[in-house]
Amino acid sequence: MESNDDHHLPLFVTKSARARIPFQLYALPILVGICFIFEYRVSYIPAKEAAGRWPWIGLFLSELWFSFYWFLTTVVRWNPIYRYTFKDRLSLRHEKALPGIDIFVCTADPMIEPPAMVINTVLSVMAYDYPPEKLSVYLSDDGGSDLTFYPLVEASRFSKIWLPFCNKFKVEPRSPEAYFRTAAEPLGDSAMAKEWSSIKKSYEDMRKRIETTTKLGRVSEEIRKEHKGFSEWNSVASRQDHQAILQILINRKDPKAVDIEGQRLPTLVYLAREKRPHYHHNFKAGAMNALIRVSSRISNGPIILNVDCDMYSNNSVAARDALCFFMDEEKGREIAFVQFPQTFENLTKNDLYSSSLNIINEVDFLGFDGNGGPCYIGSGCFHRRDTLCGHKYSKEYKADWKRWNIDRKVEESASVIEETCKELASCTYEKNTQWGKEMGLKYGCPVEDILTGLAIHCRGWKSVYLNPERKAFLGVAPTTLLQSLVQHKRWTEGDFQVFVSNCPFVYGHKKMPLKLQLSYSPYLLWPVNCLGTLYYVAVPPLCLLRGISLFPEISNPWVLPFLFVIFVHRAYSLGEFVWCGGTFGGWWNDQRMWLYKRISSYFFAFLDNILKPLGFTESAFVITAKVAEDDVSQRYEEEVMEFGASSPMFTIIATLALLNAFCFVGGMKRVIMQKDVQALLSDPLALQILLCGILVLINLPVYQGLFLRKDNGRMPTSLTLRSVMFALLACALALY
Ligand SMILES: *[C@@H]1O[C@H](CO)[C@@H](O)[C@H](O)[C@H]1NC(C)=O
Ligand SMILES: CC(=O)N[C@H]1CO[C@H](CO)[C@@H](O)[C@@H]1O
Repeated sequence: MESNDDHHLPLFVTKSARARIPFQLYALPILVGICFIFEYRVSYIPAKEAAGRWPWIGLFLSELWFSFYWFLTTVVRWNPIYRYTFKDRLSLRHEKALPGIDIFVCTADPMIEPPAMVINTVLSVMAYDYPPEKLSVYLSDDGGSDLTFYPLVEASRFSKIWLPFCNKFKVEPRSPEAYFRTAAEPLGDSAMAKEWSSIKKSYEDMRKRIETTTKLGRVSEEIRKEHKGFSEWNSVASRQDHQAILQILINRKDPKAVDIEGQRLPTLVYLAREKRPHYHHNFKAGAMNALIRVSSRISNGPIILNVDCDMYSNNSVAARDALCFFMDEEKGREIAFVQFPQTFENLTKNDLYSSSLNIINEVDFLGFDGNGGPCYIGSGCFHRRDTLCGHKYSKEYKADWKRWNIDRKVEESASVIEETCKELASCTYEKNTQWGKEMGLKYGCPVEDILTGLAIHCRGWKSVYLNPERKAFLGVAPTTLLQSLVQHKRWTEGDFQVFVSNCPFVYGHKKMPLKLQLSYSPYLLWPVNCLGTLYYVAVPPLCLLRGISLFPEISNPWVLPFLFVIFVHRAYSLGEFVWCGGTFGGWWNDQRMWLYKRISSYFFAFLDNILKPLGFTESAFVITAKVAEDDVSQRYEEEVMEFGASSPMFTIIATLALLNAFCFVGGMKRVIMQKDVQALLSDPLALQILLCGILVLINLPVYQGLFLRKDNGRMPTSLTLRSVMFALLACALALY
């Protein structure tokens, strides 16, 4: 039994990361090195009439930007913290009074997001280790498709055998697909072995039925007879034009809603909000807001978890982890949301496209947390319902969990609730209200999550980042280069838009601490990096061809700050990468992706942000899968870079790769013609040759894709010709 004293023990602790000391020790000399570089740039600027003056000034501006950006990232990382939770204390003190949790899963298109995957996510959260009568799972289907509704009906049935199985044998993870893929089959004829095979068979049969229906593209007449909900689709005109469809598939207040062992089941709700051609639907933010309103009538849980449909929960106690923060007696009341990292399971050994976000997850966000709380990143996040609905933080705020436990509509039947809730999911409901502005998720931005999190911080709340060893949510990472680049373009474009429209320094002025304002900036300013990077990979090589020196020669002492900053900075990054569980090859791939994202995704994101206000339409990047799925995924497994499409992003990448190759050849000619090593050391162009050499090494997969490979994933011939032409043209212009 716990004594009275135990009531004062916290439900979570916060610890400073020891790794901050080496980081701080490394940052100071880098700062000194940067100052020396500036000193050199200012004192040796070429004379007014010299050819190298403008390239020199440009390079100096790039370096100024990089240093400023480095300063921002250093602020973010200065004081990283770890959080640990005590779930046993939570159970001891609050097991009887745990608050209700409403879980929102959003999906938009049954063709892009396979329904079989979506229901695995749904089942993984329905099976949480949590009192089922306090869990409610809502699926928002913005595709408004019975191809998604049908699998959910199947899932509601399957949950009746899956949940007891999970509870009885404590299986993990609780997504059936992931479980049967990873768990070893129990041997012998234990109780578990018998159930195992029958449940596995039920699961596989269900998946087959779902996949057949998805492939067919419509729900057969027989299936439609199984649930009254299908009749709703009789009046659906199209995806963009239909009434609100709300179906409560499992109502936990219904005494008949029990599993095969007679245990209660969580509520399960399907919602396709009303869509009409003349009303803007505001994408995911609109869907989330409809869910917030509808759920407030049905279950009204004080805690809301939001997960993407491709991110199943890999840890059935994640909800308890999050509650340790909200329910902590002392510090809990100032915490608005608990963000888990986004992690992926489809990664190859060396993470070719650098999709793991490892450094962000394992380093940057710990520092973000130390500065006042991470931003909200749209998935794997537990919110207080109050804060999502616009409450301001005040010292008097006290979460009264008991208030929420009073059920007002105990005896209302599902069909009555369905009818009364439809109004809440209609197109017109939000007219003349604060929804999308002060209430719910904010509208008008492709990254509604970041913007909403920023607004919550501005209302005085804190947030928490929790990154347990065993990852709480696992998703699917992009498996081709173009997918990855386009995804980053979308993210960073939205981020920069937030910076322009809701700059944290202005919008957050006096509302949140300066270090938190600074912590937002590296993410919001991502796209601006394209300018300096493009300059750095294009101008020094061209100046090399022309014989214009932009760096000190190797025998000159001024070379030291350059070499120091570059080598220490990269060596630290390598050390950090490996420390976070990466490989050397993974680090090298990460460097390449760092470059490609900056010269393509960020560049187009930046461009679109500038051009859109001027009335130009957005550059469109539609991914069309032209090649057969199979060979694409085989190349992904083998870590062979996937080009295979004609995209302006690839044209930029290929042109710059070729440009550097040509300039490197020109540079090597110079090296060979030198009389001796001494002459080489005092060659004013040596550092530029080195820079070209490194870029050529980084770009090796591009040369292969341009000239050597024969498979479908190589660069298209037209793109090869175009980029060779551009690169030659640039060299010719530089020479003459
Ligand atoms: C997911 O959960 C399983 C246990 O069910 C664990 O072994 C695995 O390491 C977890 N995955 C990650 C990436 O943490
Ligand atoms: C979309 C995709 O590539 N999915 C793959 C993820 O990884 C699992 C196992 O590694 C594969 O079975 C999926 O096909």
